[in-house]
Amino acid sequence: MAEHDGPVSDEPVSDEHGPGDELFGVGDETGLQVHDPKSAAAGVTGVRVAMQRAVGHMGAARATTTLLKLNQADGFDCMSCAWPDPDPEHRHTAEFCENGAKAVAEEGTTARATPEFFAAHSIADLDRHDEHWLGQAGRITHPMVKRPGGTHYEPIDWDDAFALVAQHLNGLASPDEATFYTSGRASNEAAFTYQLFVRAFGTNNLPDCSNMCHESTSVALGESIGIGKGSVSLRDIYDAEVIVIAGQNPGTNHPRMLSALETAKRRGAKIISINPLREAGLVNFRNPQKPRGVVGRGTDLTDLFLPIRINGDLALFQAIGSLLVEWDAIDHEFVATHTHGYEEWAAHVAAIDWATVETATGLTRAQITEAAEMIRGSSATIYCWAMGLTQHRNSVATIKEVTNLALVRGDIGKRGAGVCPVRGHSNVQGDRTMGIFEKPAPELLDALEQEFGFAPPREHGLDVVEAIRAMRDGTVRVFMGLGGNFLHAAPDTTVTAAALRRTDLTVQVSTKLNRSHLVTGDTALILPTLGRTEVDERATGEQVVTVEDSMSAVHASRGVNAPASPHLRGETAIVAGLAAATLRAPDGSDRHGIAWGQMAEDYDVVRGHISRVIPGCEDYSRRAGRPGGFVLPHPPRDSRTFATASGRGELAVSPIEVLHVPEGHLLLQTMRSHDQYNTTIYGFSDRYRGIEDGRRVVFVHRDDIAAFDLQDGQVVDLRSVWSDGDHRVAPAFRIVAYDTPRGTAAAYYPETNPLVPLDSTAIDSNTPTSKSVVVRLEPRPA
Ligand SMILES: Nc1nc2c(c(=O)[nH]1)N[C@H]1C(S)=C(S)[C@@H](COP(=O)(O)OP(=O)(O)OC[C@H]3O[C@@H](n4cnc5c(=O)[nH]c(N)nc54)[C@H](O)[C@@H]3O)O[C@H]1N2
Ligand SMILES: Nc1nc2c(c(=O)[nH]1)N[C@H]1C(S)=C(S)[C@@H](COP(=O)(O)OP(=O)(O)OC[C@H]3O[C@@H](n4cnc5c(=O)[nH]c(N)nc54)[C@H](O)[C@@H]3O)O[C@H]1N2
Ligand SMILES: [Mo]
Repeated sequence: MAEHDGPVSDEPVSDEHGPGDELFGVGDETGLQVHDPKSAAAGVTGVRVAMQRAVGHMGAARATTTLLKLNQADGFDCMSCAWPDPDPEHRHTAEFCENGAKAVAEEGTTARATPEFFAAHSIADLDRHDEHWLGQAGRITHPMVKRPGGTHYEPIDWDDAFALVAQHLNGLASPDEATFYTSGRASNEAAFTYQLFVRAFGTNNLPDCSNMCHESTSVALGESIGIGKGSVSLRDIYDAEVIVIAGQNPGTNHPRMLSALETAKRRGAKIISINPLREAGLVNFRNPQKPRGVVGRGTDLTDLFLPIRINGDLALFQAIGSLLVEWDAIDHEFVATHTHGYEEWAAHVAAIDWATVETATGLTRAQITEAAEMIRGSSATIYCWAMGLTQHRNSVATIKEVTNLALVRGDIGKRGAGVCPVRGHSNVQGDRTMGIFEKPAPELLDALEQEFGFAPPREHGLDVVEAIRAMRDGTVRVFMGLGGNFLHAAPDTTVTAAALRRTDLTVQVSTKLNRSHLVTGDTALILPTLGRTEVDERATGEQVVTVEDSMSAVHASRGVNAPASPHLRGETAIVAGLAAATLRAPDGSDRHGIAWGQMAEDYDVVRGHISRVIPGCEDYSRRAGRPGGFVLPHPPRDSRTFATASGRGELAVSPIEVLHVPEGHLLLQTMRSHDQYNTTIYGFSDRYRGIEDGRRVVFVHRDDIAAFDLQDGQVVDLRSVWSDGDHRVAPAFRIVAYDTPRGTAAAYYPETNPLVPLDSTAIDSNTPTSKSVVVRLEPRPA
């Protein structure tokens, strides 16, 4: 891949179109409206939209009973984001946000995609519709199969479906010819059972959504502080003096974080927001739970806004470090006792070139100095970040630089301070804790061997990008997805589609229809699952599952609604069923003597295994089951101990390389609207950014529009350029003049995923660079 790894070149490239000008459900957007962006988030509009969506999908009675159990100690965990819940005694009666309510409505909908629906719509017909339409078809009610050469999905029963998967898997030349993806909604019980199945089958091919999400965080924190997780609790947020929020849009993606920020502000905290866009949720929050949020003017959140150029964060954090060194605003005692590499780091940042910093960040030295002064004046700083930092070529270095600041200020393992990566999917962190990882630690494999008596494979498996390459190249023949929408979440949509189509079998465990059911292997299965809102009844009674939030707190989740269809099964039971069918020896016993049947009927059996295999999970059932659950150990947070090479916090030295964007091009970030959950499109209202009734928009600075001789409102194609050419196109985006730094642009994911080159990934984490895509805007014939 070496020839594809370089930056883009200035050389003219052919204007040949690439393989397949497929559209992947490009809808017809005639009604698009553009308004001025908002400068405050939530308020009563948020409540109104939440209730309208919930009632619209579920009806008034079901909407009310369901929402009142959301995030309650005796209810279910919100499947929207991974932001933690307050202590049980501090929760509101309605402990949820607008987008949480939309997520619940989407799952709790009364619409159904039945066998009759699939009989009426061929796969080709379904593929003509966009993701929103597919989602509105409702919950999938039966296991469905597409046979080789088939044009439609048809029903299949569970045992036949399991047998079909088993037959394919056992027919492979090697277990490494199959790959097993996980999205981040699976419960800890499902995730543990899944990784056990995959390793008992014989491979570590366990790519997951983290590979495209916070992998850069996990790698950077793992190397810097010895654990790939954040070091703060909700309590710390309330106690912080300064909170830095970089590359995150909490008003849309973690709305309950705004309540925590409001509390922090009212206790005197200052907030620094670092974002190319002035996101409404970072400016002002109208808390619908408080009178001042409903009738007052809300709470101003951001004290200092740094409108950074895309991908300028490494330079910014290094420049702040340079000033702290210059001012000797360093916690020398912490540095001496708990860190390694200070002299090298201090010498490196002291020599920083301010002209380079200003080019990379688009900020002035005065703006950066103001931020550094706020950090110098704070004895407890928290650094929060999300996809704006993780999805770039230099993301791992950037996150290490953030961590450097926390280390030299002694802000790790201190009340009100720490590093706070804000995770995406509600249980993505738990899935990793349970062993969903293509590069498992040897200790995990040893523990599995000890508990189950088989020898797990030791070679590392494939991550998302490697799995796509392997399917493309024909070396992986079976794809399975435990949730998610691999086709539309992954980069380079055309390449990923061809890769999936080359396989013999694709298996999707899903709640609702999405593009990944339409771009398949020769044989395709949809295994419909219960969602988190639903009661999961097994032979031993109603089952409970457990999840872990972004701050390492583990707790139980109990479904409350009747299943969307009597044919659905919980994910743990589905995985255990697949495992039993696949690993059955000729005499009917399990190949390794694992009691899959017991695990499927009683999730407590799974929790028993978890307590013996996963560190920190001793006595798991009891501790996770009590109200509020328990918090997993985190050595830097708990005792300032660091499981790194040196046994101390590592200060990393990273050179700054300014991303080169050729003349006439822009650096595009691909992001979420306020009305979607990743590839699930709830609706077409990106209210805070002023976009209604459409999604095919590209936000560009007014002066860049003029410089390119284009017009606000004009429709253009987006063409990305990479060292292998400029054949990647996403057609028909309307230009919207917007306050984003010169030279940058923004548009929504997943419509823009065809533009992200498969080989353009972050150094060390291999995460697709979804936030730095070099594009040009090409006028279309009117
Ligand atoms: N309602 C809802 N909630 C969600 C999701 C959803 O789709 N909908 N998705 C979930 C998931 S899986 C995740 S990972 C999270 C995602 O949560 P976010 O990371 O907030 O999601 P994005 O929309 O990708 O937003 C990235 C933010 O980073 C900014 N940004 C882009 N490039 C840069 C940069 O170079 N530097 C800086 N400093 N900022 C930059 C963008 O302007 C934007 O504000 O949300 C989770 N929660
Ligand atoms: N260009 C670009 N690409 C990106 C990103 C970006 O910012 N820009 N973000 C990346 C990130 S951060 C992430 S996390 C990935 C997301 O990637 P994924 O996690 O693969 O995608 P989702 O859209 O969250 O998956 C939605 C599907 O999950 C299924 N589902 C919903 N609930 C359940 C459930 O309870 N159980 C099961 N089994 N299935 C369920 C439904 O069928 C639904 O259609 O996308 C990545 N891709
Ligand atoms: Mo994510």
